[in-house]
Amino acid sequence: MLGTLIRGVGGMYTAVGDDGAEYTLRARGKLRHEHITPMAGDRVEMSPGSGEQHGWLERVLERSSVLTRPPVANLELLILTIAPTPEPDMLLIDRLMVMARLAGVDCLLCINKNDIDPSIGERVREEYMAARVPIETVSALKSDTLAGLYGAMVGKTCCFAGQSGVGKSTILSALIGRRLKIGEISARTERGKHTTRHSELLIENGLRVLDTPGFSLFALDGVQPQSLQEAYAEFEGLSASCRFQPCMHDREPGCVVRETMLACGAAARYERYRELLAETRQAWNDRYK
Ligand SMILES: Nc1nc2c(ncn2[C@@H]2O[C@H](COP(=O)(O)OP(=O)(O)O)[C@@H](O)[C@H]2O)c(=O)[nH]1
Ligand SMILES: [Mg+2]
Ligand SMILES: [Zn+2]
Repeated sequence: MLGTLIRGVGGMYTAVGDDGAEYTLRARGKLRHEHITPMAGDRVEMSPGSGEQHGWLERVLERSSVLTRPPVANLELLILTIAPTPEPDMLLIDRLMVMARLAGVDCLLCINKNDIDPSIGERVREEYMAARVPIETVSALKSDTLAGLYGAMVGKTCCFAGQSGVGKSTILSALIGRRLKIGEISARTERGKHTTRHSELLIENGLRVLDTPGFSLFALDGVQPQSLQEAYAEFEGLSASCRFQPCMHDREPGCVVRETMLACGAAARYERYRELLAETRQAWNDRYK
């Protein structure tokens, strides 16, 4: 039977079979020998156990995407969430966007707490206009504002990411019509601190959402400096016009990417690109140290 892994803790996996039932599984030894670690979100082939006995996870099917910290498979849409409070950390958002796009995962920018201050939406819209990222403005406390977001999530395996306190758990609870442990998660930072909590795939109310402890800040380790620009959709039509080829869009004279970004209200996003570029260069140079 085929199924989807919803969680794995201490070598025991839980899968929802394509028959809709939940199964407890152990991984066959050959997976370990092949260095395959099953992850939440994985599509798997399994042999259900009978009665109280656990079944076997036989095989992990090919993944459409993999993120490693924390490990999640087949994510299709990363919902980058910001709010008027806490003050948006847009470098974190861009970092997560780069991580997602280089892994082949689409992004959506979700601006929450619209009931408090609707003005941040405008600034963000201008900055991300050419970045080809859909933007949804919502208030987790007003369910009628969530229809657009819900529509964007249906049929895709999604995950919320962003600073602690922006309302990820509250939105998710509102969307799936079940109260999640709000607060339990918000006490934690998104900074990859040690945590015992595991990722889990929630399949509810027509949605598939990966609930994770938050993605690590070191997500850009191993990104080649030249590859960073591939995560910026707005550079695509412009790079070919830069004076230098290839151009890193850093400080090169005649850089059309820089000129355009500065001219179209995206200067801050461009400066954050340069910050991430410096960071990937540093990490790349240090990679064998
Ligand atoms: N005013 C307002 N408060 C919200 C909204 N969404 C979440 N909150 C509050 O923000 C705080 C943090 O929410 P939580 O879901 O735990 O954030 P998380 O850390 O991103 O999961 C809680 O006190 C929520 O009640 C919203 O749309 N409007
Ligand atoms: Mg939370
Ligand atoms: Zn350039």
